[in-house]
Amino acid sequence: MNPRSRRRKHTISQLNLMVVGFKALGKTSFIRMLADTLHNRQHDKDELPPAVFEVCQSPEDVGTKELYSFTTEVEEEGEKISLTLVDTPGFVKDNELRLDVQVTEVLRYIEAQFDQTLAEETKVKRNPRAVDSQIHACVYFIDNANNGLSDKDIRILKRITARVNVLPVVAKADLLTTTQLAKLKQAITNDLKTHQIPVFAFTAEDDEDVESEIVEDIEKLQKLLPFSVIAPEDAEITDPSTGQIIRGRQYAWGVIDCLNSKHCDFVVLKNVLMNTHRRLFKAMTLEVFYEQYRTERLLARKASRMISKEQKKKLLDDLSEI
Ligand SMILES: Nc1nc2c(ncn2[C@@H]2O[C@H](COP(=O)(O)OP(=O)(O)O)[C@@H](O)[C@H]2O)c(=O)[nH]1
Ligand SMILES: [Mg+2]
Repeated sequence: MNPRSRRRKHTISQLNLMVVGFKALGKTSFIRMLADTLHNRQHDKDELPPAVFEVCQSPEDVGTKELYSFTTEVEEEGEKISLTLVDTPGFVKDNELRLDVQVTEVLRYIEAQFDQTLAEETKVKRNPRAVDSQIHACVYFIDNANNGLSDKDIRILKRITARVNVLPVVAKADLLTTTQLAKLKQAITNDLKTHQIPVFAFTAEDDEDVESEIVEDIEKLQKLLPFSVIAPEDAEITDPSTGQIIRGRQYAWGVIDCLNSKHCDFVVLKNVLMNTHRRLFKAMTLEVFYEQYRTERLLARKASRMISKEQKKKLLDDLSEI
């Protein structure tokens, strides 16, 4: 056994993922599919938080009512991972003010995790077992009914990309034809570029944290972006060609297999999150997003101290004039 695999066996790595987007795009369904596929079985209702089973059933339905998270231990390529999945309430479309508040709530949650690291860092005696609760990646769901990013998507993405690695995905890709999906992916890519939105970029340069064989796959990944996802329906679906039960969706004209990479990019996305880019997401969260937040907080503290000094001086000056 080489030293690396020995180290891997004994350490548990923490990974925290979040889903964000407008309501009824399949975020909660995605969380459930991820948990189910990682454990290779369908979870019963008493194994996961009840909210994971409360999917949005109609446009009037609120679906996920409040942000919740749960942690589950998984093993990927011989490595134990303590995975925390964070589900968020869907954004509303028809109330700009409420939408801004909802985005702020998501950002507050992400920043609260940074605050925990900050508090731990300033302790004289640090807890060696402190859990890393920072959000390492955020999957952002894009409505496939739009012709690219909506103005609201752009506003939301500009705010959240300042705090977290964001992976935009096309939601409910089963509702598009191959041509429509390709067009939408291109339109989203163009919009991201035009509006200079710094979503997570798959580049071959940072090969320090990405294993070498993966670098070759980067181009393939780039061509797929933004990934498309399809979540299964609750009903038991049988693949007509194999007779096996699959995670899928049944249509009059055929069956979709959510784990078939010809049908959608879920398996690729899962592999990126759980394996190939996991370490890079974590490193970037700590070195880029946390560092940025920490600097802002320290500057803000300094500024408030300076203001109070100035205010104090002004008060004394005013007093001496009386
Ligand atoms: N056609 C289709 N429907 C989906 C997909 N994922 C979820 N749904 C359905 O869309 C509705 C909303 O899903 P939900 O996961 O609650 O969305 P959320 O509000 O974003 O969490 C539910 O009725 C799901 O069954 C998908 O990939 N394709
Ligand atoms: Mg939901």
